[in-house]
Amino acid sequence: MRVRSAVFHRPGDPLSIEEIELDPPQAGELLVRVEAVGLCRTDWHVMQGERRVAMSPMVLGHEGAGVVEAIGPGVAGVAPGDHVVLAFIPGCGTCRWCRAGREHLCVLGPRITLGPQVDGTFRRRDATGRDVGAFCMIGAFAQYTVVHQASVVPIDRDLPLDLASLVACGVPAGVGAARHRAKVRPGDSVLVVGVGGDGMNVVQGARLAGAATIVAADVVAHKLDWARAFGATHTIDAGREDLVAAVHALTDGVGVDHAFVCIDPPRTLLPAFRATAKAGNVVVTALTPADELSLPVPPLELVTSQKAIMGSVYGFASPRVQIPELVALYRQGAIRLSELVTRRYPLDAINDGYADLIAGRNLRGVVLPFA
Ligand code: CXF
Ligand code: ZN
Repeated sequence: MRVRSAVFHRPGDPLSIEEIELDPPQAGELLVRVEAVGLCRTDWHVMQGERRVAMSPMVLGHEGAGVVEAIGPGVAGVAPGDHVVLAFIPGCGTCRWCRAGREHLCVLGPRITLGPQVDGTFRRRDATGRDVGAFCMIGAFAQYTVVHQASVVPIDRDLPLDLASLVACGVPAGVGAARHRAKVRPGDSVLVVGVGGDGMNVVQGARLAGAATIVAADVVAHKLDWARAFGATHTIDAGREDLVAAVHALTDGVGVDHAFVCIDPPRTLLPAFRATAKAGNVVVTALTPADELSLPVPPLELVTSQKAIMGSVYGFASPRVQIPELVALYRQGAIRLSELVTRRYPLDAINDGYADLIAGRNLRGVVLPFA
């Protein structure tokens, strides 16, 4: 079938809206009608050439939710009509990580930037017959996608799919970083540097975990207002104030128990590290260009302060476990989803959506491919 898709060709170019030929689902695969897909900064990094992918053209988009239209042979546990969230790291189910319930570490993870499907072949072609890749084995910036069953997580049918798309990436990444990576405990103090799609969800994850002090730092003033609505107890305008001094002033000179680096680690890691209490955690969720080889960490301070610096992807928990849990938490009123969506766009306006993200106008833009 011919499918309207937003295609990446070369770094620096906007996404190109094209009709792409999509083959039917093969063994273990499903055809999904994409109802909503979030505009995450990771796709922007790819568009800028900061996060390299192995081929082009490639359909980007990895924060998607939709409805199963058809299934290929050998698909179990999901049927046409089911609502699904697309997981940007597939869970093969058989590697040592998946067997331990740690699907965010699945052996297939390093393959998500390559382009082909899980089985190594392609389902998409352009008008000249060239293979077209799918970012994260998902390629959700399109009206339809064909994905492996390892990439889908079924959810309840009554959750609006624009909200469901958010639990595909930003919400688990942020909420999980607080709950599962740093293991924030009741009464703890937390600093979040960069309160965008990930950081705002760290704020609500920290609140959910019972943190007493949640300090949000950003250079965009209205994001600090949004952060207060999501549970921040204090805010720092990082463009005007000295982050380290401001955090020490709020914590009796001690620093926070957990700092989260959710934007530009080469620039923000050192102040976040210094704003962290002795023996505290510094969690990095933001991506850095692959050719960047170092972070500014003073080795002597690292040892003597006995702090831990750790990376976190997908909230350091299996999407298969976390996504249904987050849907349940939303239903209980324990986390916010609709307030994360700033604007909605038709597929044709996807580049406007990215312009809004980069200009700081959006917390999350969501593309509705059938709008
Ligand atoms: C990213 C996380 C790190 C690997 C590539 C995909 N995910 C989402 O934004
Ligand atoms: Zn993402």
